[in-house]
Parts: sequence; C-alpha cells; structure tokens
Amino acid sequence: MAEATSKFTPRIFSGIQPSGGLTLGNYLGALKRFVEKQNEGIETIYCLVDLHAITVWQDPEKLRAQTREAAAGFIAAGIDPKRSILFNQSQVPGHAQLAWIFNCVARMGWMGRMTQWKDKTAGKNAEAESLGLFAYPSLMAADILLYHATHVPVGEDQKQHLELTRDIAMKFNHDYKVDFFPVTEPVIEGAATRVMSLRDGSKKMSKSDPSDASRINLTDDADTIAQKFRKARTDPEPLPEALDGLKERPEAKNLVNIYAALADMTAEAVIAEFGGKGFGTFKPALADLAVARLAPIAEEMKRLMADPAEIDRILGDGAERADAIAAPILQRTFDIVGMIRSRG
Ligand code: AQP
Repeated sequence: MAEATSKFTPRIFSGIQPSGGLTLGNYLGALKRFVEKQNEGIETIYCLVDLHAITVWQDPEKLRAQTREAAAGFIAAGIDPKRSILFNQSQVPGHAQLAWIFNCVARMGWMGRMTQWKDKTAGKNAEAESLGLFAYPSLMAADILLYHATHVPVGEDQKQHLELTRDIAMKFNHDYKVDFFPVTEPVIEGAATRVMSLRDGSKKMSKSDPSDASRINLTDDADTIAQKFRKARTDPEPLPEALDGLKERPEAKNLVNIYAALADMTAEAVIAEFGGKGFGTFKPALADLAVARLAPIAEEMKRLMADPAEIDRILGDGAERADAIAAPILQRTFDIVGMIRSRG
C-alpha cells in the first residue's frame, strides 16, 4: 500500500488555469497562499496550466496573452521566480505523458462523479464536451505527482480533485506493487477558501463567468473595484452581531469572508468590528481595503506585462528547473510500468 507523505521531502505544487484574467477568488483561495508557502521556505512549484485551459475552447492569441498576464499576476502578488519554480505546463512534456499513464489507471466512473465535470456540463450536451474536459482530473493528478508533491494549496472547489489524485496514487502503487507516488495532502486554509460571485451568493466567483460584475479581476482599477462592491448583491439587513447570524445570508457572508481574508483577520473579528452596521458603511470599507491590497498588484502587473520577452524567459527558466525534477520521476514511472527507454 501507499506510504504516507512522510517519506517524501515536503514539496508544494499548485496551478491556475490561464483561461481568463485572475480573479479575487484565485487570489484569496490560491495565489495569496502560494506566496505564504513560498515565504515559509518550503520548496514551491507553481504552474500556469495551459493544457488544462484548452479543455474548453481558447482563442490561441488570447491564451498566450492570458498566460503571460497570469505569470505577471503571480510575480506581482509576491512569487519570486528565483525562490519558487514558475512555468507554464505545456513546456514540460512530462505532464501530458504521465497523464496518459494515469488515464489508464483511473476509471471512467471516477471522472463521471466529479462535481466540476457535472457543473461544467450542467444543462449542456455532455457528449459534445471535449474528452480532455472529462479527463481533466487525471491531468491534474499528473501535474502534482510528476513532482512527488506532498502538499497542494487549493481553494475548496478543488478538494474532490485532490481526493481523486490520492486515489490515483494509491491505485498505481497498489497495481504495480510499489510505494512510488505520495498520497498528497490538500491544503485548504484561510478565511476565503470559496469566494462567491458578487451577483449570486450560491455560485463561486469564476474567471469564465459571463458577467464581469460577478468578479473582481486582479487588473481592475480602483473605481471599478469600488463600483463592483457597491453593486454587489446583498440583503437589506445590517451585519449581524455574531457570526452565526450569517448562516442564511450567503452574500453577506461572502463579503465578510473577503474582508477577513484581505485584512488577514478572522470573520469573527470582522463581525466584532462591523456587527450592527449596514452595507452603506461596510461596502465602502471593503472597497477601500480591496483597493489598498490589489492596486499595487495591478500596477506591478502592468509594469511586468510591458516586457513579454522577460516573462517568457522566466517561464522558460522555470520549465527547465521543473523538468529537471520531473524527468527522473517520469523515467522511473516508465520503468515501473514496463516500458523500454533505450534512447541515448
Ligand atoms: N471562487 C474561488 N474561491 C476560492 N478559490 C478559488 N479558486 C478558483 N476560484 C476560486 C482556486 O484558484 C485555483 C485555480 O483555479 P483554476 O483556475 O485552475 O480553476 P477553477 O477553480 O475552475 O477557477 P475558475 O476561476 O472558476 O476558472 P474557470 O472559470 O476557467 O473554470 C484553484 O486552487 C481554485 O481552487
């Protein structure tokens, strides 16, 4: 059976799809935490998962631009490409190669049960979706296990995919009678592990939501951020005096959690400060805080994006370093599976 992650050197891997501009949800649920992990001194590998992005149609020019923009977002938010490895997935061929092996380990039924697959095909003809979208979690497992990553910081929505990654590692280890792949731990922490849409408290904030008003983009300027929070859907009640009072109020709860995550405080502390106050007071305070935190990131992104060649150089350098870690793990995987590797 698989061993716990303890025999493996602690290593963080995570990724974000360059399927649109980065949102406040990506920032609070993932990117801000990626920076914290890097600053804790753990080995960190971060990937712009462009192979995942094309599981739904992407205009090639936009995909290239979004990948560079996301890289700029990572660096502007505090990822240091010297301390962390930062690259785009398609530059390291091992992701797709290991994903194929995992496609032969994972079962169709496992994929069909994924809520993200169900959500993304809801109300549509699933038969017309790409095979890649169905197999998405298998590629995600490959992303993580290609580096023997032990911990993966993600938002709440990715929890089920992480469980599937663990299942794939365990089944591979079991089928081939090895203790080769770690059983990776998800790291889902912080006050905003699931940031909701500003227009609908039952839907997560998403970069591919057709409504731009539903999300804060990392590139939004101060006026746009203030306006989006002002127009965010809420109920007419003031904020409650205790956290319990947010239970049936998803939109209010979302804004409190966003405030807490941006201010690095607990939701309880936010309620202690704003309980009894109306949204007329709370929304402008939230907008000011968001602008204070996000405007420097947007400014730095703009500066970085003015030099796309430098971004490409950083991604290329990261890909080389990622490949150096991945290559022996992939080689060993091929050996375990019984494939001849005799090229010089
Ligand atoms: N709303 C969110 N709240 C908290 N965390 C979130 N994440 C995404 N949305 C939220 C986290 O961001 C990381 C990268 O996600 P992704 O880009 O790989 O895919 P996603 O989860 O499908 O994100 P989007 O924005 O909804 O993308 P699209 O619209 O293209 O599908 C993950 O760690 C995720 O948990």
